[in-house]
Amino acid sequence: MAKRNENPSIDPTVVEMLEVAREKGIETAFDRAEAMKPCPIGAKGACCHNCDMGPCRLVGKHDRGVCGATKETVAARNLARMIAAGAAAHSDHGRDMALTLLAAAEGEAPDYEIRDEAKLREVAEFLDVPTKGRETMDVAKDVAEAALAQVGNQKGEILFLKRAPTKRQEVWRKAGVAPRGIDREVVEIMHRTHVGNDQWYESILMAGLRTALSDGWGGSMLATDITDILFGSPAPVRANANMGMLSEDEVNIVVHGHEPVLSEMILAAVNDPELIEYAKSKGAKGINLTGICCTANETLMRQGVPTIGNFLSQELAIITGAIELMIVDIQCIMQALAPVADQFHTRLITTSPHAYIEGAEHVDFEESHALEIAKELVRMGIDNFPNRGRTHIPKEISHLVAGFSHEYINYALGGFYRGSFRPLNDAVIQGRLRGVAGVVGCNNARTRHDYSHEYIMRRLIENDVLVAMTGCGAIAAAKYGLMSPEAAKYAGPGLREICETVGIPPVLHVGSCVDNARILTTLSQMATEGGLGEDIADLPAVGFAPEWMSEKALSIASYFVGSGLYTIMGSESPVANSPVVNRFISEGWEERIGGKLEFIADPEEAAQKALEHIDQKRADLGLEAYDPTRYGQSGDWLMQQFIEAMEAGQPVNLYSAKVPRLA
Ligand code: BF8
Repeated sequence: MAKRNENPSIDPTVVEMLEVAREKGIETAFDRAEAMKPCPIGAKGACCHNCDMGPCRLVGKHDRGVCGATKETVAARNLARMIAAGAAAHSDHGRDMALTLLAAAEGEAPDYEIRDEAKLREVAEFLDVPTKGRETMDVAKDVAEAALAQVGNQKGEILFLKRAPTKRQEVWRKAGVAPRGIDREVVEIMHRTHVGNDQWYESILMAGLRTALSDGWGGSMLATDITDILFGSPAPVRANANMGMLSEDEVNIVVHGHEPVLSEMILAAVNDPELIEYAKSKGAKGINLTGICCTANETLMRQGVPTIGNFLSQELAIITGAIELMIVDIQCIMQALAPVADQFHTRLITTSPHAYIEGAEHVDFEESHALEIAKELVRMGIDNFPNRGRTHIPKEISHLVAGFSHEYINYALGGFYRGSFRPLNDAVIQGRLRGVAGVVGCNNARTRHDYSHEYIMRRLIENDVLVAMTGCGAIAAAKYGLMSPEAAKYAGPGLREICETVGIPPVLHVGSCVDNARILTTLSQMATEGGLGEDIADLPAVGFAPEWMSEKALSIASYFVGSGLYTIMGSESPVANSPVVNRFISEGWEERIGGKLEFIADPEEAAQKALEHIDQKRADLGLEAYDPTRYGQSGDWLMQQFIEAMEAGQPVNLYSAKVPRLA
């Protein structure tokens, strides 16, 4: 087995479980990443394998493929295809959610209901579905059909574009990147990048942006909206995170993947008194449901189901020996789970027709009798409990508050009576907040697990930047305590005051990866609220994907850019083989669309560039320069200094404490 990286993770449970894996001789993604370096040709976008005359390696003296394709064309094609794959994944998820809503509305999925009728009616308006005087299920049926029509729309523009600020819509139309339909854009990228087709890197990359926008303002936004309609729009909920949430004496069932359609039913099933009794009859104290990756985020932010980890924790969770059943649906499920599960009593169950794993058991999930299937799965887990051998469950647990939908942010800042983004905008205008950031994306076994996420989050909040997080980054924030209101103590003075006043953490959990659409909605509302320009591109805001690895993350980053954001991804550039393309996705995109994409592996450099960008946007808006000593005199700031000094064992003199502006 390969030498284990000495610094694989900042998560002590991951380090602990890697040690257990080493003792047991079990290989994990950490080992494979160590043993197999990434292909240096593919890593920088220098390999073209779009036809059988290749693969062509455009390195060294070879600056053209057999067909004559240049480094620029090859790098642009590769990037566009990755964006299209990511957009396809999110958008197929959105389509599935629409099909579930349709089945529920037509009475073919009786276990599902409409939990957020207000949201249904709001979404109906955006989709031009009449609501007045109509029955809920009639509206739901039309909304589902309108959503499906958006996925397959052929001409014109997708309807959700009108949720963006008017100025942004104009930018899109002028640049020719207003997406027509989601399937159409993805298919067109595959066509455009076929051998002998589009050969100009600029047009390929602009089409890539349009495809990404069809994800952000289309597929992902539909997925988020319909999930809220079916399962409720999130509102703050207390929850716990990390591997310590596995139970020593209960049946452990883990849901993993992305779609909440099955996991919501599993949640209902584990609370069934009959099944709880059944678990007890097998010697367990009860049933413990937890999650991994974005299925976890979905159930965490709505019902407070604990998350036991993010992408790189999935194999390690099984190695605890404590999991009776791991139920997976779609996306980000490692093939390595099957051979790892084989070495324990864990039953690995695939459930989606889109995602089978050789060596796993497959149970077809059918919405028509969803709860019945969910109960059957839970029973399988319970039946497996007596087969459990020795376990090794790490102790770490952290606490968080999740569930910050854009609707809730609106309410939290203004209240039901005057819910609005005005207080948030005012805080930015006054400089109490320096700016806002969306930090998203995966773990990557090529980098130290969670390190860049945590580093960038801390640098941002200590500089008074309010952070919204999704995906595996959000799970990282939860594990390191940055999503609890108590984390306000790590924030700069202005952000800290806001957190204390409103009772929110400085890092907000806004959901799963499709929920990055919530970040787009929030930024749109800030841009239209007034005082911060007229467009998302005017805002002192940045996007990050510090540890990205999936093609979905590239689609997200590109639609952030397409929406006007400076977005930084934490790796070497996948188009580095063409400095021209590398420059185009930064300067070229910025000139045409107002946002830019850069790849910066060093988190400190990334944080610095983000802060510089935020300050520049503040200056462009004519706002006062950010001054960290201006706020922070309210509340218990003085007492906090006192307590921190005491805790650090420093001599305490309350009267000589440095108090900005009071000193
Ligand atoms: O969709 S952050 S590793 S789990 S791709 Fe996957 Fe990346 Fe995690 Fe969620 Ni998003």
